[in-house]
Amino acid sequence: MSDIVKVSKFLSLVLRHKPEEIGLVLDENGWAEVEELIRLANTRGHRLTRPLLERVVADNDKKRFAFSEDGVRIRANQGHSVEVDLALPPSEPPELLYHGTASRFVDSIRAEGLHSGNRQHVHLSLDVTTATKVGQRHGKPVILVVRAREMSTAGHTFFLSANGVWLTERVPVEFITFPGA
Ligand code: HQG
Repeated sequence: MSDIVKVSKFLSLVLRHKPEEIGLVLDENGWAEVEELIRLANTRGHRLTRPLLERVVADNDKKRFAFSEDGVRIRANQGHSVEVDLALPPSEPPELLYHGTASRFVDSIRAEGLHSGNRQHVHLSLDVTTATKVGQRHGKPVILVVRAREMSTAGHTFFLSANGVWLTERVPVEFITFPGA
């Protein structure tokens, strides 16, 4: 595994899920102090430097992380299970968005709609290719079509993360088109 991928996985852990693992404290908007992150990571055997962080923020395939404008803080753009307020403005979604899942989840989704599970939001993709990759992480991919504009008109709020992932709290089943439907 490359250094970049290792650091990216480590950042996903501490900036999205378990900051306490290294004694890090995120502020209410999910930001960590870069200096503190580097210091805490290094005391626990994770080699981390400012240049390495800069490479990960710039190169990461999905732009998972961002620096604050002044470069003093860093956070994950989406994907959190810890409770943070990304303070994203609500955005009007396109007509359709896509959710990639695994075939074994489909019966349950038909019964309950999409819920956010451990994360703070349901994640929706702008295109089928991205949704397919997301679904493949869990098993045999199945693409669900979400009638996002209709949902928004019905009062559901959508947010667009800094790296282009659409987020919403839940998707009731009446807004989902299942394959073969
Ligand atoms: C499923 C990655 C049963 C849901 C991706 C998904 C994404 C249900 C799984 C981001 C269900 C949760 C998030 C229900 C939802 N019954 N299963 N009612 N409702 N599910 O990993 O969307 O690479 O928490 O379909 O690119 O797969 O980490 O969510 O299969 O943006 O940056 O429960 O993670 O980003 O799985 O992925 P996850 P996800 P990163």
